[in-house]
Amino acid sequence: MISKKVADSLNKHMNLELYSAHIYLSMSSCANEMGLKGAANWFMVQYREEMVHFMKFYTYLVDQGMNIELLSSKAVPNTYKSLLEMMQRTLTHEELISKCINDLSEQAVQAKDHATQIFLQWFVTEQVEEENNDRDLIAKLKLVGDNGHGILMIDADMAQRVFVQPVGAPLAV
Ligand code: OFO
Repeated sequence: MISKKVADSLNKHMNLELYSAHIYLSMSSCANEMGLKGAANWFMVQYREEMVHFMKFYTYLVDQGMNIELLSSKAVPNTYKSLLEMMQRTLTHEELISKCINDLSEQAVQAKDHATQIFLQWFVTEQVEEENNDRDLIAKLKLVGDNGHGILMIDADMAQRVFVQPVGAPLAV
């Protein structure tokens, strides 16, 4: 049995995951406009991952007998100066998400809600991986600077990213 207070916090965060998906979908279109098809693919995969995160929260709340509330999503930025700026914004956003997940975990501990603590563990691990991937790309982009050839090599790398549906996760798209 989940408390209304914990359920409300999870519902709020579920909406933030949807907002994350919108940010990356917008970045995908922006990268495509810059001629960076690999980066566009990378952000599209990120969008799909965020939709899985959203659906994980949705399914967990519904399985707990809750009626979810979709809050209207605010507009997301759609202009960026460079791929480096997009990745820096991505890292900043993911650090915010990590903090929110940690706060939710703390709330679940305080409420002695073991089911929610276990549910959130997957996200705790996922955030470490997401931040690490973002830092790697930022480091590479800083190394190449404005060198077009270097950026295209990173773009070619980003084209290799493939969406993998996590085992047992609800289908999002
Ligand atoms: Fe990017 O991990 Fe969800 O939001």
